[in-house]
Amino acid sequence: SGTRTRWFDEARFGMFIHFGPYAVYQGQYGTCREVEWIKRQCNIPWSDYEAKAATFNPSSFNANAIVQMAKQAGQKYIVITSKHHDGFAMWPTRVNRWNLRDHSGFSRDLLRELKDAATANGIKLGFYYSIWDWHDPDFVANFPAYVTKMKAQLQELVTNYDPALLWFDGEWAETNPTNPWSEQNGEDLERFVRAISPQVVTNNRIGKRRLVDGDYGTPEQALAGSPPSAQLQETCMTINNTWGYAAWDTNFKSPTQLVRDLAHLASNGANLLLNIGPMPTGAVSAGQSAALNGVGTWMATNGAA
Ligand code: JFZ
Repeated sequence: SGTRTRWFDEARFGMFIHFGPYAVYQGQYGTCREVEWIKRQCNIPWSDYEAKAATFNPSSFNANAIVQMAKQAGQKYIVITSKHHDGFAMWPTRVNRWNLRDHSGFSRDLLRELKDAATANGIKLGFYYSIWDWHDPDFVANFPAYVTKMKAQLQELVTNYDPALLWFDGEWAETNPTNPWSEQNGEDLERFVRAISPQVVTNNRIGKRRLVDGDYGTPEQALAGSPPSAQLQETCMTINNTWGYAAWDTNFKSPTQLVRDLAHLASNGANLLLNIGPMPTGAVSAGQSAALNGVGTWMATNGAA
């Protein structure tokens, strides 16, 4: 691995943040329980989802508190959802109005705030970006037109926020008639983002998860086995059972378990990207902050950070 990935290879531990308008449902629509997939899995009409998103008001989002929480736990980087499968942009994109500023009227730019707080604290910031997009009809009707808009959004993100990392997802999306994302799409997108920022690290879901796609592999919720892969690796994991916020999900892993997972991954040369899903207000739940706090306490006591 070259100089681009050096910080990533040394980081070992990062914070994933799943945050979007789905948080407003708090994991439930009628009797249907789902979280960041709630629109699709619970068959919510777009009219309902859009009306709910318009009420999204994360006024208690505190970038500095989140960065301190990460730092305290020993995390070296943060990856936040800039756009999940619902297509909702968490920054004021000029590409469409399906974004936090134009749709909900919340005037703060949370990605900017997080970038500034992270930079001030020596923490790297990356963005999750879903290739799959349920909201834009062109994803199914005119995929090349969709890709043009996706590139325009990524140009905004990379140019305006200078992320250290891009975490792609949804390259596996099923649509009509087949998954449209090809190896060529991935190679083209990788060239595109690297032309803007040669330093940006990307996961292999930018393409089709071949060894040549992006900078590192992403075995989800799994503990990387030994021997270590030929590729850099990062496993992402939830603290409880869900990525986005669900009021009913209180099945938190213990700090002991989390430290054990982190140590196991580190011993195989893999990173752990441990997720939090803030509440619709933007505040982090007591259960998740306690788990991170416990990890940090263990690190401080045992000198592993
Ligand atoms: C995706 C998303 O659908 C999910 O909502 C969450 O954001 C997660 C981090 O990523 O889900 C996946 C992606 C890849 C696999 C499984 C679920 N996988 O490779 O097995």
